[in-house]
Amino acid sequence: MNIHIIGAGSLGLLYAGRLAEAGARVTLWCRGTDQVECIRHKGIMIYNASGILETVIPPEVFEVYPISDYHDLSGPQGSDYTFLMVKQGKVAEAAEELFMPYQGTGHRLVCFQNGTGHMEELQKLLTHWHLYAAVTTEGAARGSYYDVVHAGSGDTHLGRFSSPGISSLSDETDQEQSLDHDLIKLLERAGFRSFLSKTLEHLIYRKLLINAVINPLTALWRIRNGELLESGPRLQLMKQLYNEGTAVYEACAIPFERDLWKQILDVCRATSANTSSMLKDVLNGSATEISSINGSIVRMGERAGVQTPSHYLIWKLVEGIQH
Ligand code: KPL
Repeated sequence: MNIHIIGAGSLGLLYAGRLAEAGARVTLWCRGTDQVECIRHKGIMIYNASGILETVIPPEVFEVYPISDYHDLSGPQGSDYTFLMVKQGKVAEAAEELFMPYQGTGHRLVCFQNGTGHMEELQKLLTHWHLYAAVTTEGAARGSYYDVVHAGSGDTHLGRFSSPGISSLSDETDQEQSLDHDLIKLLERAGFRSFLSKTLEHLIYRKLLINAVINPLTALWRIRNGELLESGPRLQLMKQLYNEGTAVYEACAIPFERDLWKQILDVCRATSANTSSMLKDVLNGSATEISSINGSIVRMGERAGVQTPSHYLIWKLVEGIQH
């Protein structure tokens, strides 16, 4: 199976390395030529959570190019699936610059972003692409251009996106469905617990609230996920964000599991040594996803007439520290 991966951040490197190791034909597209040169020279190195080098994927077993050379996907090197592994804020740019010239051939794009709103935006731009949303809790942290720590194993759920609902596999042909099943088998062989899902809406909003409670607080206090559990005042603020979020979900008729609060604490425990993606962005001086996470909850609240003062404050506080 041919997999193209756009973005060589932590998840991009991890998936490229593991999928190439599992026998897929992987093409990795990186933003900078420096990174391309480094990866062509060194391959991809994957470390485990204890910092031990687990595997080196030699550069001979996959392709790597700068994104500026991105080309038509329909040749023999074409992709069965393209994984979009850039930040939410870069999704529209990627769609306009990379994918819009290749409308009409039924390419499959799997989008791994946090937050909400980007799938609808993509659907407007890429009218002839098959869009998939992916929700993953794999934990990864990039070291240099070519090494990545697989900090924690998670679950990856993916499914076809077709608004006004979120996903529906029912309108797919048998052939498409069987290709989707092959993708899941490939991901499993690569070591990622993966599922085809028809209830992605539920998973997207579950992840949204998990990220809205954990990410901004770790970014503001510059602490690891597990440290959130170490003090009463931290837990109190988390709970406040959680309560405002669930009030919005109730008002918008978004289903959520009644033990979601416990699940959030479990995520903090399971990823206790991890630096959240938002803290990483703040430390790297990159733009964060705060507007599409807490901002998204505020906007939903406004539409439903539910006040979300804590999410608003946190959103603006994070905006104030990002570059
Ligand atoms: O998804 C995450 C993120 O950092 O974006 C969590 C689940 C909080 C793990 O760090």
